[in-house]
Amino acid sequence: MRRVRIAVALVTVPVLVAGVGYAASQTLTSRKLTVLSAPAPSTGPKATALTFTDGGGNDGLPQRLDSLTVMYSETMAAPSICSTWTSGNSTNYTIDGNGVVTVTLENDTTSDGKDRLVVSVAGVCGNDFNFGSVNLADADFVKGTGPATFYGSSAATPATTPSKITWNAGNKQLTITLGTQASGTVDDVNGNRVAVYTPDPDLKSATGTSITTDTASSPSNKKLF
Ligand SMILES: [Ca+2]
Ligand SMILES: [Ca+2]
Ligand SMILES: [Ca+2]
Repeated sequence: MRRVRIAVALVTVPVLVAGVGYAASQTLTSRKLTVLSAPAPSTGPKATALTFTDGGGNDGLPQRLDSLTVMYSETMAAPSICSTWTSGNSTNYTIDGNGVVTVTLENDTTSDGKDRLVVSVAGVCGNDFNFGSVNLADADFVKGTGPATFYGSSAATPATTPSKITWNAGNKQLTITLGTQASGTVDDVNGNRVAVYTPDPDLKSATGTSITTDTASSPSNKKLF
């Protein structure tokens, strides 16, 4: 194994507080970091982009018709996303049946206490949709105690909107569109946030290579939802 040493030099930063009549001096402690092995560059398909689109009309507030799209670096094996997508890896697929797709915004469940988006399905894909999760980089999209869920059915009274999954094989893009909010309390996070997508480890390229653990981040100059 290659051994890499990074030494951070001792830095003394004198701080003069003007107008107060005294000078303070601050010393940053010296640190020596030892990295046992440099990480090998990851190979295989990876997530390359995450973008949010406000389709509901209030940018920053999770709503019906808001969507997010993730993009991958390679043509993916469609059955690794959904086991019943068996019509070929160049085929586009859509799941938008009544009550089939649920988009859940979990409340404060990431390791850093932020809200997290996950996607689940019922009655298709062997009930296992291999998306992954998105750290929403803020704890205020979901308020209260429980999660917020988005799903619907055109057969309900009154009719609601099902959440939807679309896979564009040529563009290597998976889009999740929120249906009607069915439970929970959401709020308008009125600022730009960098969300981070972690792909499901079950995802594979069309050539059978498992996806890397690389994450994809949303643009820093945009609100989510
Ligand atoms: Ca919105
Ligand atoms: Ca899985
Ligand atoms: Ca929260």
